Amino acid sequence: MSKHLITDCFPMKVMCSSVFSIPNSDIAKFVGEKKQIYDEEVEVLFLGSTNSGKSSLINAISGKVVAKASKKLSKTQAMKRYNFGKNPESKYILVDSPGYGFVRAPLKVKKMFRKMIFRHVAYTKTLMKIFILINGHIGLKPNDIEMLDQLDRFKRPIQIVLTKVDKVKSKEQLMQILSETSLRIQRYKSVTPMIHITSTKEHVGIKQLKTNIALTFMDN
Ligand SMILES: Nc1nc2c(ncn2[C@@H]2O[C@H](COP(=O)(O)OP(=O)(O)O)[C@@H](O)[C@H]2O)c(=O)[nH]1
Ligand SMILES: [Mg+2]
Repeated sequence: MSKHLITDCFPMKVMCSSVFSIPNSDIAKFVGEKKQIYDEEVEVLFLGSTNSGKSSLINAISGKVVAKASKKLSKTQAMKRYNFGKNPESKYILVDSPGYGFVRAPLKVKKMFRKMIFRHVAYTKTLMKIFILINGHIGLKPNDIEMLDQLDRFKRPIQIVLTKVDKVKSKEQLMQILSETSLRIQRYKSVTPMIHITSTKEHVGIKQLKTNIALTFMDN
């Protein structure tokens, strides 16, 4: 299982002037300068606020414990790569990321995580899709919207995954969260209208997500 950290691969000189808002001119610069780092490999990236279930979902997709899931905040402190599928030499990679809505972290740490994420999205030419994980029993929060505002400008395909749906109290509540989420993502060109629903606890939607990822890789 490959677990290389890739955060150090990017040139330090190109950074966001402010991590919370990237000027459009910088986006163009980023996209123009993006580099092919792993020629053969293709990847999908899992983003979401801390505790949204990124590591648990990667484990469920892999069928084994590869990513550290935790009740405590922010166990994942770097972009971490895991193979998709059983082949340890697989060129299909799942990337786990630090949470972006890490409320209790010092501002310095929050900024560092965001820079890491934006640089990764900007430079990884082989990034095929970004899955944004949202707590299914809560729905989109301001930090998710802020992140979507920023990411939409990178023009990478994005898909929303509502996680932990076993925590949703009723079908009606799930329908309400789904329709609110649908409405709010309409304005983003990069975000597909299709929303995934998952629960790693009750094994809901995992097969479908695996198929989605496999199709994403096959399409590219
Ligand atoms: N009930 C429930 N809890 C979950 C689910 N997925 C993850 N969790 C829990 O949510 C917490 C955060 O999960 P983790 O995968 O570490 O989130 P991350 O910080 O986004 O990587 C852990 O306590 C997990 O056990 C789920 O589908 N249902
Ligand atoms: Mg994690």
